[in-house]
Parts: sequence; C-alpha cells; structure tokens
Amino acid sequence: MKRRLAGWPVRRAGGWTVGAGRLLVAVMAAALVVAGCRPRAQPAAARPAFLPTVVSVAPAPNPAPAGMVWIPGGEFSMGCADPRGRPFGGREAMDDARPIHRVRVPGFWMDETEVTNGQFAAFVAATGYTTIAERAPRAEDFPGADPANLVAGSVVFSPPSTPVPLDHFHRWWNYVPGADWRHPHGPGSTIEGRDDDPVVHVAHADAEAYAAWAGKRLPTEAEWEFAARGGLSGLVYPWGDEFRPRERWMTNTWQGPFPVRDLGLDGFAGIAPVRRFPANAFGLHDMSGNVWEWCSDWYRPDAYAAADRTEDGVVVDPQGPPSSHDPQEPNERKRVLRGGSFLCTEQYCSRYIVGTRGKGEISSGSSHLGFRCVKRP
Ligand SMILES: [Ca+2]
Repeated sequence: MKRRLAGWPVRRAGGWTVGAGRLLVAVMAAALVVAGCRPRAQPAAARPAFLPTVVSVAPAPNPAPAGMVWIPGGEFSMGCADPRGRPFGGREAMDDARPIHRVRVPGFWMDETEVTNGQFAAFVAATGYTTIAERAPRAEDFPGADPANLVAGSVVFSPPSTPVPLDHFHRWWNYVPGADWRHPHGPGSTIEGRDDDPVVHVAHADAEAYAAWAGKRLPTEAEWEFAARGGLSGLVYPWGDEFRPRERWMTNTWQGPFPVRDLGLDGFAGIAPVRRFPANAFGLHDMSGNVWEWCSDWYRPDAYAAADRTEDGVVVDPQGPPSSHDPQEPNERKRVLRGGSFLCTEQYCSRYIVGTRGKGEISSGSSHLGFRCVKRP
C-alpha cells in the first residue's frame, strides 16, 4: 500500500477538472527447423544477439476460449538492445532488458485485447469485488501518515499547463481521491459509453482477482514478450522496425510536447478503445502503447542474468525471480509491467519498444495501467 500515498502529490477532488475529451490519456533467415517447429522469416539485419524465433507448428487446441487467440509457443531471444540513437528510440539504455537470452515457452491462449471496462464491470457485477483504489488505506499500513490523506483514490495523469523539467514524474502525476476504474479522472468523470476502453486503476491483486474469476491468470513476462513479438525476432516493435510503416499509425502513444499537450495525431489523445490499431501476427491488439499491462513476475533489473539456464543456455518457461527488488525504490514491492501506454514518447519513456520492461508497485493502479490474461490448455 505504500506507494498509494507516500510521496505523491495529492489533488483534492474539488481541484480536479476533467479536460475536453480523453485527456488522458536475424539475423539468420536460415532454415532452422527443429522437431515440430519452424522459423519465421526474418529481415536481413545485423542483430547478433538475436537468433531466429522458432514457433511451434503443433495445432491449436479447440475450441478457443472466447476473445482469446492461440499463441503457439516456441523459443525466442528475449530482451532489448539499447534503443538510444534509433528514431523514436528514446533516451534510456534499457539495461534491465539485457542480456538478450534464449527462452522457451509452451503454447497458451492470450486475450486478444486488454481487459475492457465492460468486461471488468461484468466481473464486479458477478462478484461484488471492490478494487484497492476504492478502499480507504488503513492507518496501520501507513504509520505516521496524515489521517486526512487516508482516503480511497488512485494516481491520475495530471498534465501541467506549461512545460516542466522531465526530471520527476510527480510533476505530471497526482494521487486523486475518488479516482478509480469507474471514475478514471477522479470524481465527476465516468466510463459511461466507454465499455471498449481498457480498464485502468487496477492494482496487481485486482487484475489477479479478475483473472481467477475468468478462469485465467496474468501472463508471465516471457509469455507476454513471446506473444508481443508475433514470431519475429529482435525487431523494434511488434509489427517491425519502423514506427510508422507507410505513414500508418500502429500504436496509441503520445505526440506533442510532453507532458503538456497530447496532440493525438494517432487518433487518440488519451486511452483508445481496444482494437483500434492493427493486430500483430498472432492476432493481438495494443501490445505496444495504449495502457501498460501487469505481468505475474516480480521485478528485478537483474532477472535475466540470474535466470536458471539449461546446458544449452535456454531459460525454460521462466516465472520470474522469487522476490522483487528495484534499486531506485528498494522499499517497494513491484511486479513487471509491459507494453507502454498512451503516454509513451521518445521525449521521456520509449517503452512502446517491444522487449523493454516496466515495473509497478503492486498495490497501486493508475490512469494508464491495465492488463490482459492468458490461459493454458
Ligand atoms: Ca495517442
């Protein structure tokens, strides 16, 4: 619960105004064939750390659960090369996404889209579930906290009116009492008419509760990246190497001066309903941008180096490290986030790049964090 209040600027309900509209927003193409598997074609490029992805050709089990697509499993190179210097590569080295290493995952079904408000509403209607953002923080969990701050709420993107230094996210995020999945911008805001928007303001336990109700679970980080890469190897995005192939917008991110004004040139200033951008080769939408997605793994920056490997150097079906550690905030327990959000921009955070990693304190939701689920046969 610590992150929910500690250190956050708090904007009182009366001080929040909802803006107009959706404010917030191969190396080797060689014929490597192993039993039951085939490689996907790769563009010729020098990516020495990436080996071809090998996708299982075993038939998908039937029938597929509603709204899910079969991810055939296989073996791939997981991780991200330093993106700095590339167009839209951003300013961070992404050290926590290395070493690039070989990973094998079995086949699974994955939600075609992020879980929507409509789907989450069905879960709440069936179970009476109350999300963490809707519960008042307990005084015993926050010793020394001002009781006036022990109010239910969540973290909301709150753009400043004038440019600010990009030195700390507190300049554009506020803890807003009354913000939750039904009121994504705070009191007075609504999700009416937005059933197809991804649900946000869900903490990790909220996402797990939904998944359990649906007979599913959250993806491991390895499952998520294998699925996002769509059988390709080492490419920058789930669809290829160009951010806008043939000038087409492929993902919902931020355009304009961050964090002051989102121009929405991709069609959306803020969250987009699901399925508004092309699916990747596995049929998955929004694996880059729109909202961040919870994974099941604990976050550690050294997780890839520490993972157990077979004699041939493959990490098999990794579940993540046994505990969390983020040197930047060592007292907080964090799980992995993937995919970036509508706030991503090369000016600040370029985690729309596939293979990059995010992290989130487990009891905190925010206005750009959602999830999708997976299921094995
Ligand atoms: Ca956008």
